[in-house]
Amino acid sequence: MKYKRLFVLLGDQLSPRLLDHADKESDLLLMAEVMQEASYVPHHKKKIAFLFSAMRHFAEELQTFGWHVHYTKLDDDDNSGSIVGEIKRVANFHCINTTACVAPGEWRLHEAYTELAQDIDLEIIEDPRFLISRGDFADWAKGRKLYRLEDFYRFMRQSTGLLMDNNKPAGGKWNYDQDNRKTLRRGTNTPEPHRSEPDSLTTEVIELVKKRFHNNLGAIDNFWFAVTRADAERALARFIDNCLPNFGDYQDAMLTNNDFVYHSVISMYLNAGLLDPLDICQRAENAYHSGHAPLNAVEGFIRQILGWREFIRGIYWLLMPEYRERNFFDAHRELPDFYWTAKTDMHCLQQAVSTTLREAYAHHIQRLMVTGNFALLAGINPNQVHEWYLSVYADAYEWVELPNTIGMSQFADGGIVGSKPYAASGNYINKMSDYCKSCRYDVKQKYGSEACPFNYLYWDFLVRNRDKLGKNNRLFHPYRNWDRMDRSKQQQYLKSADVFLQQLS
Ligand code: FAD
Ligand code: DLZ
Ligand code: SF4
Repeated sequence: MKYKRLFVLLGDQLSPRLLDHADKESDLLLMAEVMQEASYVPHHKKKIAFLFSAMRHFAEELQTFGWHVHYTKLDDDDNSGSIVGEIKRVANFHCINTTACVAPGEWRLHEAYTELAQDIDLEIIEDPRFLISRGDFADWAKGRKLYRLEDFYRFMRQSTGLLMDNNKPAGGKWNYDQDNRKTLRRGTNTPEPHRSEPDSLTTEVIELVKKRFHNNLGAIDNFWFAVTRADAERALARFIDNCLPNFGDYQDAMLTNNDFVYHSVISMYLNAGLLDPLDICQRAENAYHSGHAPLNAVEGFIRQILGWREFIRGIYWLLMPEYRERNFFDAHRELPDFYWTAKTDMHCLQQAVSTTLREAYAHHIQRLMVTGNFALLAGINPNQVHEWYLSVYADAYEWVELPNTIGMSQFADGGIVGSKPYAASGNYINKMSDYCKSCRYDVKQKYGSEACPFNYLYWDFLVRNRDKLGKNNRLFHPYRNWDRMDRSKQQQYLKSADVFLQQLS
């Protein structure tokens, strides 16, 4: 068969709507498992298994619907090892002169495609799966001194009409975050996310991952992610039925041996294209209108997808590639080994990292206020922190991971994504979790060998970076408290931090 065009779909482009401009009769779709994508960071085993299995299921689905698909498996003898290599090889084999690709989610591939377009006839189509295009985000950003989520979010609520009553926000307020800070009692049972049984395709992929990626981090046993659109829909429905009503209240809560609390656990499906952001938001909105879920929960949930997710992507494409190199605090400490092993006496970190290793998942507050907060306070090199987050989570692609890490979590962008660093002492973790009850360290002690390290690291961080943060209005109170502190107490804080950080190195 003579094809007119090669149409490339990447591993996170598993959405039929991307084929709206493709031709079933004359296009050959290309999907390829390639080593370069599977190893540009040491991905978690479950992340690779999820994507390969979802890719294989999607390819089968497309073939069932009559599409012509060339699917390269990782172990195919003639696999060239890279996306660009596969485009050239397959186009050459089928004598195809024209190629189309959907714009990739990472700068790395954006550059590779741009370079390839010098050699071959390559059309790069905008990815339609976002609620604002890159160009419209750039227009929104134009002329603004500060890019603030709240402004962007209101703009998005207005432009999509989500949770709007006659041009006014539903319930009269844009944001119900103040209501979303409840804590959970120890041992509270929360609903489990939907778990899928691996079928033969998934089992085959798990064996491949065990064989080819045995040195990568993370567990592969007990693989339960959805790998098809239908199953991802089930996961979403289960979240809306069982968890959404409590999502708002307990959005910031953490509990020992509770990996998911009331979170949706859908980010990997959404980012790979198995779910659609507008559809998710509309279904959450319906749950509010039908009385199934309260406004603080639905608004909080929609804000994450309509607000944060789109904002983060906009920032990525607006500021790359220089954004990746940002290191506002000039932080250079090595990432501690326990990020890869979970072997640490700090119970909060042990919990967040062990969930990560087991599930290729951790919820937002674990990422932000435990692993992220520690790296920030300890002055870890933001690039190493970025590589870690990009490797370990099943939902991680640079467009979404990088601004969350460099910007929101490490404040390495100097205040583009957030107005102040998410730095907190043990007190915050103690308030929002039950972790401290089972910790070898004492959260009530401020310094010394028994004290919670977050307590003295917090002050050490503020003092160390005073030249950069001292004028930040939002940090006025902490700096004033420090200045009012007894000098000997100040010395104790700094000394404890020094001893701890030396051991860490
Ligand atoms: P829920 O808490 O149920 O939230 C619902 C959805 O909102 C998520 O599925 C996600 O699509 C979206 N969302 C929520 N917060 C954010 C956010 N800050 N940015 C973008 N989308 C958001 N999210 C990723 O999808 N990929 C990443 O690689 C990633 N890296 C992160 C790194 C750091 C340091 C931090 C602090 C956050 C990161 N996040 C990332 C955002 C957030 O932590 C995850 O989206 C969320 O934990 C996924 O779990 P969930 O599906 O249960 O989310
Ligand atoms: C993450 C990933 C992995 C592990 N493997 C592949 C692959 O073999 N083939 C592929 O097309 N995509 C893969 N991906 C997803 C890509 O890395 C992702 O599409 C880019 O990073 C752009 O977001
Ligand atoms: Fe974490 Fe400190 Fe609490 Fe231990 S005491 S769990 S280190 S916050």
